Amino acid sequence: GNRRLRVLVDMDGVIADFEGGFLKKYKQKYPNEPFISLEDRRGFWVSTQYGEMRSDLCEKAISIWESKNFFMELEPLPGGVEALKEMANMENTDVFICTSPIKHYCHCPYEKYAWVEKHLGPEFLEQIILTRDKTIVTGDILIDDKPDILGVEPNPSWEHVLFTACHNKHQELNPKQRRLLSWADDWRSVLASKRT
Ligand code: UMP
Repeated sequence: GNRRLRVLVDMDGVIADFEGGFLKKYKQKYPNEPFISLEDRRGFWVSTQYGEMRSDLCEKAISIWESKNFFMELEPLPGGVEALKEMANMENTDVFICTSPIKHYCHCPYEKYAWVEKHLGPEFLEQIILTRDKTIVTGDILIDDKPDILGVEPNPSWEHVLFTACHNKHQELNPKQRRLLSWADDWRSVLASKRT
């Protein structure tokens, strides 16, 4: 049988700092508009929370990640690049980056590939899965900061391990759901637990 462990790792909010990059560029573009500090972020959708603050701020928020160089210029989150490289070098382990591009497709897919090449190296370009539906991708673990990962497959093969982010840290989990608090947390044990 296939004894290899397949790990799926999300990009935005897990290895790339989407929230930090968004807030920095939003403040630069709209210095006179209100903003939501990372401490006050609630809910996965940035655009929803900005729209609740004032309806026109929804589209102003969206304009930030639809801009050229937004995804390219995201900073790596602490320890993420190192963790992925270490994982990829573990025996019997396959690592894939599983990320959903935005539907405004002129910059985002290209820039996600460029980001991976820059920070993880050209060999990691083989490991990218761009999909708007992660439930149809098979794997043992999906490390992702989005609390609800839904799609056409009602019973995905992976266990979703919730990666803690500013928007989900107050959220209550299902009793059986696990978290990774950061890349300083014990991700090696999470992987080991799926090998037995
Ligand atoms: N995204 C939005 N709206 C938001 C927040 C994020 O469209 O309010 C985008 C950014 C990412 C995608 O491209 O959604 C989330 O992808 P995953 O992290 O689920 O892969």
